[in-house]
Amino acid sequence: MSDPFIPQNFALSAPFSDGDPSETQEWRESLESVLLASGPQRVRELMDVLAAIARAPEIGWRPATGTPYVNTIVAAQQPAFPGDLATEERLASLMRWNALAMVVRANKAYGELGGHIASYASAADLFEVGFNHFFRGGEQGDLVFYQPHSAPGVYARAFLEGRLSEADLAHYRQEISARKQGATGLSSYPHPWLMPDFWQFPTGSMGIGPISSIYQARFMRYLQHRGLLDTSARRVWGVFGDGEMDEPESMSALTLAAREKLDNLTWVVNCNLQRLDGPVRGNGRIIDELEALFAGAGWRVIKLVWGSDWDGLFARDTDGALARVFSTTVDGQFQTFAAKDGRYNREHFFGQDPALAALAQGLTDEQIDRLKRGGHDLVKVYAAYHAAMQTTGRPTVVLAQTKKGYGMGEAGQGRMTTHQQKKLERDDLIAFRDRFDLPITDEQAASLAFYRPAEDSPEMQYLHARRAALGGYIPARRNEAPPVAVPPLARYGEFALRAEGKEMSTTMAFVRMLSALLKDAALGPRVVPIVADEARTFGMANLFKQIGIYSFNGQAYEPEDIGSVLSYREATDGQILEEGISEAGAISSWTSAATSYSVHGQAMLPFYIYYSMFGFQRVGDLIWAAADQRSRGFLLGATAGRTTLGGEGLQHQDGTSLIHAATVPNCRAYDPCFAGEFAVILDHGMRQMMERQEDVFYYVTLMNENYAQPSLPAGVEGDVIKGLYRYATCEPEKPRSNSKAQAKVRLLGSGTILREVIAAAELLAREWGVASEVWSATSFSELARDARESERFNRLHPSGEARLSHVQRCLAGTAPVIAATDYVRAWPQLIAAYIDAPFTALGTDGFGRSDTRAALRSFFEVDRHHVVLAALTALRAQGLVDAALCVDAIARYGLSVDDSAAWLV
Ligand SMILES: Cc1ncc(C[n+]2csc(CCOP(=O)(O)OP(=O)(O)O)c2C)c(N)n1
Repeated sequence: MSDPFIPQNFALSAPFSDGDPSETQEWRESLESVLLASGPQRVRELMDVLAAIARAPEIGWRPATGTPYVNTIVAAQQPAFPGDLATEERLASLMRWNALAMVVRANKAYGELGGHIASYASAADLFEVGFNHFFRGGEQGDLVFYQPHSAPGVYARAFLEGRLSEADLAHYRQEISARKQGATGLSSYPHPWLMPDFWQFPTGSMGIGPISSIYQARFMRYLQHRGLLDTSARRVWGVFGDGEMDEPESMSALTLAAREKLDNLTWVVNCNLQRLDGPVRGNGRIIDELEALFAGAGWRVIKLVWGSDWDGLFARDTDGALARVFSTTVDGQFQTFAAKDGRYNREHFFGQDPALAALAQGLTDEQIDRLKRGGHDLVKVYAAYHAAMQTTGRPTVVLAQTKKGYGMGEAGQGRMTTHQQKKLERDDLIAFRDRFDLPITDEQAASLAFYRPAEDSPEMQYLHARRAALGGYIPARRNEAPPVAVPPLARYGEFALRAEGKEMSTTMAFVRMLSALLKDAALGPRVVPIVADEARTFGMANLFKQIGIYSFNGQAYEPEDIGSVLSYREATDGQILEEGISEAGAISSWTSAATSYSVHGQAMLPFYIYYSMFGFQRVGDLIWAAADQRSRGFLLGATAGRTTLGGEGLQHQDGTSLIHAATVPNCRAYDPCFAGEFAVILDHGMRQMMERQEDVFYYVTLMNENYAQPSLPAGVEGDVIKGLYRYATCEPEKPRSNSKAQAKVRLLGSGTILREVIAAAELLAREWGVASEVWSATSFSELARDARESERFNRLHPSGEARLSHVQRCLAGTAPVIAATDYVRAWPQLIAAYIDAPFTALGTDGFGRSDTRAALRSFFEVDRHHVVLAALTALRAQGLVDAALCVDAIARYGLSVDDSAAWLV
């Protein structure tokens, strides 16, 4: 193959079996002659025909999933680099320096602060090409998901851009002390909660950035197709590590991105071949593995493996020696080559093959040392991104090979330990200065002085001009969108407020309210109902036809149930996001909608309804990220409660989600029993988020148990929101002889267990002569939040009038308090410390199991009989009833006194 038109990839790099080499040679020559005579398109056509024949089951041929270890965009196809290369290289060097100086400085001052140098060092060029040529700014600019531990580089750029000051940089990872100095503390990773004007997307927990970016790109299409917002010019970029691709979340939505043809999405995977502990695939090649994965999922894969200085080597490599050696070199070895100098590489890389050694003959050791991998070559990076931008009909991934700790020399490049390197000695700093030709003195280097060129320098002018051309500086986050009016509660919730004993479950009540809200002219279009293949479970099938299921390409089939009023209807402008069995996907969609006010300046109101067990427990970290991102919307934990779900058993019955929810600072969690309570919570939440634009979100449990719904007592709305209101009082006709007249308890219940509590109050009055108050505890976590705040205020204001929390006001006095819920005891115990009276919590600790609701409630000791016994026991401790009453109650209700350890689980 001597003709230069034959691509170097043509060399056979893998050892193929060959039963008849001379016949093979004839075929090869035929193909080469077609290529020379008619060009690549004709070769592709012929190959398609041959492949179709060879794939017949009788032959069983399968194409290899990989391509040779070379760049996808060959030199001849590269576009001209449109920038000023020398200036961009100088700027990249400055970013590298300031990022490094920031991390090393912080750790010199306080060794515990941590931070990373090596990741950004390897990713700097990938970022810089994006910032100088592709990442568009402005209100409808691109959405960039930044690799979290490359944040120092993003700060370094904002410093040069004049958006962060030297004092800010000096407070990297010191948000608290920065405030006292009037500086902006720079958060460790992208955290919108901590830097609300800067970061848009939290990516600090590996895997969350990748999946979120896919659903964000998809949500932009949803907004577009529903005619709500023109997002066609926006792109989503994600810059991630090759190690991060190991996370299940990173991989789980690849096929969705391809299926929905998300050509508004580009990922750049920085393949520095290392993760934290060592090589990502020491004995294999991560680029090959990812190529097969992404291509198999339907993405366009652009491999960016080698820099421009390899082009000449490839051109001279007429017998494919490079491809041959690459095909047998594993990543662990490539890492060693990265860590070693030019001489070592001459001997051990080029020395593997006489043809390769000959190739390297014209190069000095220094030149071999500086041979760039693709991700460090601005021209090649530009070519890859440019090709990604041209791609239509599918998402693109750029697999960019780099060196971890690039330029850190002996101190870090390619070292096993480089990920956590955060201290550098004087000599290393000066060597880094020399390596990148930085205009600073030895002393400035040693003292880690930040460097910003003069505003009128060519570099700074170039930097600003590039951003101006691209629409402004990024990252930048906005905090507000025009408010959306919420209809009056009576319009959609009257049936629940005045239920007058009608039977329904709170899930049914929710669906009815949702249906009505969807019809509201202002709010309706902003509602985003989300399900993960459970709409029928929650009685939402009627919405399929009413508002349609979003499908980017409509409905290409006649649904089986076409004649039915509940027919399954997919439509391009469908409103429901039906995410299939992917809670991670559904919550990512929810977050996209819940942050639309900020990301798109268009507030949306997502309602994601799911089996409550598969929320916080299953995708809690994604919810934590949504909280960081200041999401606004409703999460509805349906089929909630460990005993309410009856037959579903251990993995379905949720007794803990409210505890998880209580730990999320901006989550407002409620466990209402009655539809009227739910209506009030819904109304309050919508106003808080859509009208007042507060950065909170709601988690509300919904039950599938049908029961008579009372009308909401007048005037309790405020207390429903605070978490506790008095539902009823229950007086005995006459006290029993062995209970004192003043025997009185306060009974608290939440969710469906409130109904057991109400029944217990009646039993106490009728059968035991005990008076009670029944309180509906809609939220123990809201009560605790308020009580904590009062407690703190009183501690810090010892001389003023003490503040009373809502729970203290409601439950003053010494009458025992019994709280029973369908959740673990820790849920009601959130308020225990704030109550002076004796407090007993009944709950469903342990594993769930299958049985009837009644059997389960008895087993977990949260039914009416156990509430009665708990009340009598508390009164006995106060000397207000005799012990004999408790003995009687156990006998009368047939309560099990089995105290074996097995009971606990
Ligand atoms: C869920 C999660 N697990 C672990 C970590 C800790 N962690 C941070 S960076 C990192 C290695 C990342 O390697 P890679 O993605 O290859 O990026 P590189 O730094 O090599 O560019 C790990 C394990 C994390 N941030 N999130």
